[in-house]
Amino acid sequence: MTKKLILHWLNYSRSQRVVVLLEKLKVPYEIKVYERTKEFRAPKELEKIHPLGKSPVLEVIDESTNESQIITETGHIFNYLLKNFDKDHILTPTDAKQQDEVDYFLHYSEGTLQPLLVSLLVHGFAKTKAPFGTRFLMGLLVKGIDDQFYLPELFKNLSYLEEILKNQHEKGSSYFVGSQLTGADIILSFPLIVNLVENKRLDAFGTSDLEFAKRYPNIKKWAEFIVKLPDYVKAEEKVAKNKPITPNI
Ligand SMILES: N[C@@H](CCC(=O)N[C@@H](CS)C(=O)NCC(=O)O)C(=O)O
Repeated sequence: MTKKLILHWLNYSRSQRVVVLLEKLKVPYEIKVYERTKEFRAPKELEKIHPLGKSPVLEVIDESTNESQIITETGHIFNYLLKNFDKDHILTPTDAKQQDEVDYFLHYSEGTLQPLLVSLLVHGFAKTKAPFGTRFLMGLLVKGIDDQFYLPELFKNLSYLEEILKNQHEKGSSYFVGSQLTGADIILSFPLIVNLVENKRLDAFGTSDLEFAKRYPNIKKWAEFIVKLPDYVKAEEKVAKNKPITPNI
């Protein structure tokens, strides 16, 4: 049974991780590009693929019957691709305990870490997009919430990840799990690398470039290593023409 894969990809989004995964697994796929609106939202067109209108969406077409399966949620997409296309353990550890650890990170990334970052990002929007005359008040309000909840939670998570990577680096591994690149590194690349390490406006996340590097040197070292991996670079090149400008968010 031959399957055709179509990745519904939104620019400047977490869907880029699926490109990295597909490149690494050397699975043939097509990319269908969606451009963000000027409000930085997904275009309505994505709702025709899945009612929630989010990206990534992986469409799997069975070429013998033309039936199509729609797979959403990055962690679920990763599990599907790893289960079906990684028989040679390119990204999947052979050790069962390490496989569980990878699975944990596939849930953790979207279930715990990303919601903190999205909340802080949306609060950043709230401060700048509030109706004129209310911005100062809005700023105070969201700062109160962020200081009390989201920032301490984010810092707690970053310290947790920093400690894991410190131990891994001490053992001579450059990766989150075991001694090879896994889905864990790829899924964490969006929150840790795109949202944090490469972010020019880190103040939205309660820190600065310098402070981040000082507090989380092992995350920084891991990020510098991951972005140089040939398949990470190839995945970036593949979509470069669809990311012509850095969004002002
Ligand atoms: N938990 C979902 C989140 C999907 C999601 O929120 N995607 C964002 C891209 S970063 C999106 O489509 N945003 C556009 C919008 O909400 O308008 C996943 O892991 O795939």
